Amino acid sequence: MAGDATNLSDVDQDKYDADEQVKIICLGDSAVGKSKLMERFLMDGYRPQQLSTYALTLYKYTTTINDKTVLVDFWDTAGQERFQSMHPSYYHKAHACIMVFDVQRKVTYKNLTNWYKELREYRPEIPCIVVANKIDADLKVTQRNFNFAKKQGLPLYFVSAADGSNVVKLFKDAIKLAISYKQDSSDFMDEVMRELEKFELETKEDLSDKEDENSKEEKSKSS
Ligand SMILES: Nc1nc2c(ncn2[C@@H]2O[C@H](COP(=O)(O)OP(=O)(O)O)[C@@H](O)[C@H]2O)c(=O)[nH]1
Ligand SMILES: [Mg+2]
Repeated sequence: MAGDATNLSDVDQDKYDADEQVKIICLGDSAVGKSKLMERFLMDGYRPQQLSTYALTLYKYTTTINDKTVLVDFWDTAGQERFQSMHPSYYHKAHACIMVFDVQRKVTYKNLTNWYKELREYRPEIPCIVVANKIDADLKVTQRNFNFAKKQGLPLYFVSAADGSNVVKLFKDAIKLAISYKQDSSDFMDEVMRELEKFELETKEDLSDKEDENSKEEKSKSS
């Protein structure tokens, strides 16, 4: 199986600390169309890697944003969602979440509440997009109100993995959100680092002041 041949470095999550790498996870019940959406977006040249040992599939995607090459890892479940819960490592260091339900199965919409709760336990701040999939089956659903998204203050996209409606927009927006989330949080880290450096400089200056005084004293003693 492909999973057994997979390089362990693919699941080394420290790589997401690097500027140019983001991790986007996909959540939602079984058969809502998570994998079909990924495949539709990445249609050309995608190389899904089944990591069976880790119950997930990684889709690698490269894009250019503001002249910078960005590597996106899309994480897709590989069956674990049947248990209505994902392993904590699935959420670890994720920068954005795409949360999918099937407009033809009400229960998948209801279960968003549970998925969202679990997401926020691990990633309280990351951007999340709610996705109503399979609109090709009944276009009228786009007129319906899906209050969950509004209530949580999340964007809602009506898409179809089958005919491609809105799929590219969904994924491009998710990437932008992931990157801006990451930049904001790293800006914060930069600030912390600057503060620490300043603090170090100040304490060093303090020391050298004292040294100066000491040496002055010594000089005055000796004179
Ligand atoms: N009509 C319709 N069927 C879809 C759409 N997306 C997925 N499906 C079907 O829904 C089933 C589950 O899709 P899959 O991507 O495996 O769902 P996952 O378990 O969430 O990854 C498959 O039979 C798909 O062909 C869609 O946009 N429209
Ligand atoms: Mg799937």
